[in-house]
Amino acid sequence: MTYRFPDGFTWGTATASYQVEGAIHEDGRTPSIWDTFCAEPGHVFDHSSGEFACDQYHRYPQDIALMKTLGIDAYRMSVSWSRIIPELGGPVNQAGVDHYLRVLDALRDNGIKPVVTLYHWDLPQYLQDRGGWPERDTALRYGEYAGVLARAFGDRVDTWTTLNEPWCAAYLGYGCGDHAPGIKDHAQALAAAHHLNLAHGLGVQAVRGELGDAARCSVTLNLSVTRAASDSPQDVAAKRRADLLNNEVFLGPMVEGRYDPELFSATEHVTDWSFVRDGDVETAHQPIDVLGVNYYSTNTVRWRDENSVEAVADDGPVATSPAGLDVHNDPIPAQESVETLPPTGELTAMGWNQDPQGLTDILVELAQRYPELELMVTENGSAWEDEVTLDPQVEGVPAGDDGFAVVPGKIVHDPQRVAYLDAHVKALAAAIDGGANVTGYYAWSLLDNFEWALGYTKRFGIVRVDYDTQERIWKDSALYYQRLVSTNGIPEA
Ligand code: GBH
Repeated sequence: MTYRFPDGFTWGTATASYQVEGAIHEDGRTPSIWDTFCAEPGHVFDHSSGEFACDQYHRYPQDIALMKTLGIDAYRMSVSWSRIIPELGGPVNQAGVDHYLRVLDALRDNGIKPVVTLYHWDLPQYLQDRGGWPERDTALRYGEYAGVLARAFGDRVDTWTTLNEPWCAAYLGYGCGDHAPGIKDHAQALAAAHHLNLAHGLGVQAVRGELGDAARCSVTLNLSVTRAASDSPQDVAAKRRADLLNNEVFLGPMVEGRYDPELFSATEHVTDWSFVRDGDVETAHQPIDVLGVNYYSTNTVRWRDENSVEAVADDGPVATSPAGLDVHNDPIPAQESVETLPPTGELTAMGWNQDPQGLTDILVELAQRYPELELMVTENGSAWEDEVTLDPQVEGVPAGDDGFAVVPGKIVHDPQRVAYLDAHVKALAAAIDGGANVTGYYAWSLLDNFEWALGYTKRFGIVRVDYDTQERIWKDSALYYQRLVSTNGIPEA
């Protein structure tokens, strides 16, 4: 017998503004930190940017036709802040608002629920020019922006998601500098994390202030699933430290209204937490209707061997690295003691491991910690080296006057992505059977898109994008997903 998901379970796909929209100069949009970061040499692997991306800014009608053919219930998308408020303290840009109103209306007309992320990493450059997320003012500006969107979009939005993965925004953006704005400073990274927590709370307050308590609010976290290399006290301590810095730093304020006191002593290098002001954690701690979890892979950690790192005793917990280890390139500010082991098994094109059990584990753990909290998997997926196969049998998806949403005659056979998807959907089912109240799942991603510092070299889509022609091409994983969605159950092999 095939597994059936609960009635009303929401199946969706996810994308983000900078990764799919393109049209970066249109309708009054001003640069975000990602435009700036991509323009500076050495940041993006293939020297690309989101300038054109998937051109979804213009092609959303076709992409929505494609979603309809897939049969999905919901589309998780994000809004470009600098399209909405192009200048510091400036007026709302109606042309930017109108674009999203058209998209939201088209989704509604096709029976697809919009799940809207207010911030998926594309901070207006004018705010970074004033310091960005390490500055408290950015959180206050975010609160104003959230109010603007709530007023403009109103009940067109099914679920409001304040932030996508503040972990990445803070640690990759300000800690290791792999992401925009490319700053390598653990103190700034922690301040950014705190101000993202604050922004989340201000965002929920602003949305509910405009739309009332019935507005469905959420946040999406990439909670790390970290395993200890052994049950030795040191390795268990390494896992604990990673959990504090990766997960508790966000879950604490947002879901529990506190910072775990252990956190303040877990950070190496950074001892000044004076950016945390009275009342901040209370502000961050707003009731949410659903918590979004993004899940890709797991990590195994151990306590770093003392011989490999020399602690400098003089002034505090500063450490030097042995040859070949760039301590400054570690995203989280506790890595001198916490060593991540190389991943094992068949790795995806990102070099990440595949560990579906980790998805079950994190969902069940959250359900045990927060029995009342509704959960959704807001991203899950994998990148592989795809190739296009010509096959005249493959049918396209007509999109009215706009030609084809998916071109006929071409397909990508992606057995590894199908296997990853299948294994993770089964892991999701196991979590639900294990008591987790998970109400939705969003495949990352609808389309191949701009994969941040890796540019267009990594493909996560269940539908392929030909970046020369902007054609959308079926992958087997999309056809698998279509069967999954139409039956609300796991397809037979
Ligand atoms: C998400 O982030 C983003 O929300 C999305 O925009 C992006 O395109 C997508 O994933 C794919 O990358 O280095 O082996 O320890 C992903 C967040 C955080 C997932 C770090 C992998 C570490 C893997 N990532 N994590 S490893």
